Amino acid sequence: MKLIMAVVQDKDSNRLSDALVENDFRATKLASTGGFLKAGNTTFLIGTEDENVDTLLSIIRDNCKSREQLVAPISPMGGNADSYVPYPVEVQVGGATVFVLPVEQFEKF
Ligand code: 2BA
Repeated sequence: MKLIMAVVQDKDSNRLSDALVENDFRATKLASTGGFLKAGNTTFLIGTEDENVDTLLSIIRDNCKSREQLVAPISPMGGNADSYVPYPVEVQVGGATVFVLPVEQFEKF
């Protein structure tokens, strides 16, 4: 068994949830925050058998889009102004960041 942790953009989370239910995957959604953009995103925890992992990855791939996002400049506030960028910078936020972890034991009580 594997635990798939997928960090996706909030805009894709409902679509992905619906696709998971349609395809009979069980998932838990956590509200999360990206460390870099400090913006909300959604982390899915999905437990599934090894033979379903490829199907699951293609569902995630098909339902999560990569987008450009602007990072607002952060004022140095008395810090070092040398690295201060006074204009928004565009970063590419991935469709999904996915970790596939082995599950040692799975119980439901
Ligand atoms: P954030 O940390 O807010 O990052 C958003 C996007 O900003 C990243 O997109 C990447 O394009 C850019 N970025 C992140 N750190 C950067 C840095 N130090 N310098 C320059 N650009 C940087 P993604 O790579 O697609 O990541 C989307 C979200 O997935 C991340 O949001 C974070 O919540 C999660 N994530 C990505 N890699 C991770 C990892 N190795 N471990 C845990 N979470 C991760």
